[in-house]
Amino acid sequence: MKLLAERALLPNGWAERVLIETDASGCIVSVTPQAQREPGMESVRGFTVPGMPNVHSHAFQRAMAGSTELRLHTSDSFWTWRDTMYRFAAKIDPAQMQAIATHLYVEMLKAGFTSVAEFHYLHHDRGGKPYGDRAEMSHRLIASARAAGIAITHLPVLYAYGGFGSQPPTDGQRRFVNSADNFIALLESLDAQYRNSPHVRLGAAFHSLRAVDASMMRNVEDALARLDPTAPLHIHAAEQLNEVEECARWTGQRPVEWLLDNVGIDEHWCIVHATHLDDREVLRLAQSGAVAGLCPTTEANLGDGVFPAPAFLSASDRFGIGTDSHVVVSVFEELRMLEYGQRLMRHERAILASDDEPSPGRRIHVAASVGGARALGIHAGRIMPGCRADLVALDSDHRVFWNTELTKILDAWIFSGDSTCVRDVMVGGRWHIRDGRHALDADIGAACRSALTTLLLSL
Ligand code: NGQ
Ligand code: ZN
Repeated sequence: MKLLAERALLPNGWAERVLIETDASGCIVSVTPQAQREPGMESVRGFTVPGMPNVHSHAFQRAMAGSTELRLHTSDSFWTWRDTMYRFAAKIDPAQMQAIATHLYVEMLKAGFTSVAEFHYLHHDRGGKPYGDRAEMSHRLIASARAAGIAITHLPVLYAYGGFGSQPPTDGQRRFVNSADNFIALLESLDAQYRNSPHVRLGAAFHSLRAVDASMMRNVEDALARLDPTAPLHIHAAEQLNEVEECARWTGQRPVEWLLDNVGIDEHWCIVHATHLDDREVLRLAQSGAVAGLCPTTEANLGDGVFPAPAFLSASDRFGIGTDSHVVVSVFEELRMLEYGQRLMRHERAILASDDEPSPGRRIHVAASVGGARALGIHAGRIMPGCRADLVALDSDHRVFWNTELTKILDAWIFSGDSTCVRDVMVGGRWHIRDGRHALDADIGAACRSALTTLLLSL
């Protein structure tokens, strides 16, 4: 296919009349700025930017977004939210999971996300027993991504303990729990089934240092490397101060420090949140090659804290953004929150810009697309040969872009735009959003709505 983009953001900057050629698999094979229009080329209006990978999703939590904000305790916190989330998670069945995830993944596409890392731990049935097919819930999530058209990096999560010190799981955690052996069997069956599926990638995750131990981590890493030595590995770490303190009590080290010393954290890893880091951890994490998986709106919503982005970014560009609990599903809101968190703390502006890149919006959009693709283990995130044609066309007729210079387009979207700025979205050479609409719009609302109605009762 031959696309002729009016304007496109290439690795070395904005270019006009960009011919983007893709092959049958949806991969970009050539990119030519200043091309002449020829018959057979499809015009792409507006500002074309790389599609954004979403590095962290718990799809089912979308269904409780907005319903967990009431004050119910003398001190509401991440941990009281988690109790509510467990009660909610206890009720979801596979059909409801699929209805919620399909709707969510369409919303992600509309927001400008073209791929998603689904951090999936709701493995078992409502009684805590494995489904007849242990991968039942995984199949539902992958089917949802396929129906929506978003690329997925599926990350089954090993969750073995209820808390630090190999505590037994609580009732609320029973659906999540696997032994390392059963978990490895799950990975093997998913690998066999999806190995050759386009736009489906398999990796693995450890829920957190609260939920696994070092020997399990090694066994799973070895098993995954046997299936695919390039597969991504993710883990939640250092999101809450309480977790940092507990980790220090049990191991004598802070979570990220422990990971750096005891696990071979390298470029295959994505450390999700990494909110609470001391100066040495910031530097060591940046040097490890791992991606920091930042989820700024969820981190704000749950009262986690603020990631030390300036220090990290001065040593590494490797971060991605995720919508995590999906309190909002938006590329621009994650990036805006990332910059605003710093402004509010430091009383300065344009903090995440750099000496080479004076636009904070462009700097963090570019870094998050490239870093996100790395975290998902996919070739994407840039408009260049070898990358998948995951593209987002912003609406140049939108009010925020009127008279805006090209160098400021991403700032205009991120700091002043809204969800209607995204007009067309392509994954792997296929358009899934056209003029802000998806082919399934009329079909997916009812199932998701009825799932929500049931699930939110007595939350
Ligand atoms: C999760 N969410 O797994 O959904 C977690 C909460 C936990 C975030 N950390 C559960 N944002 O960390 O134990
Ligand atoms: Zn999470």
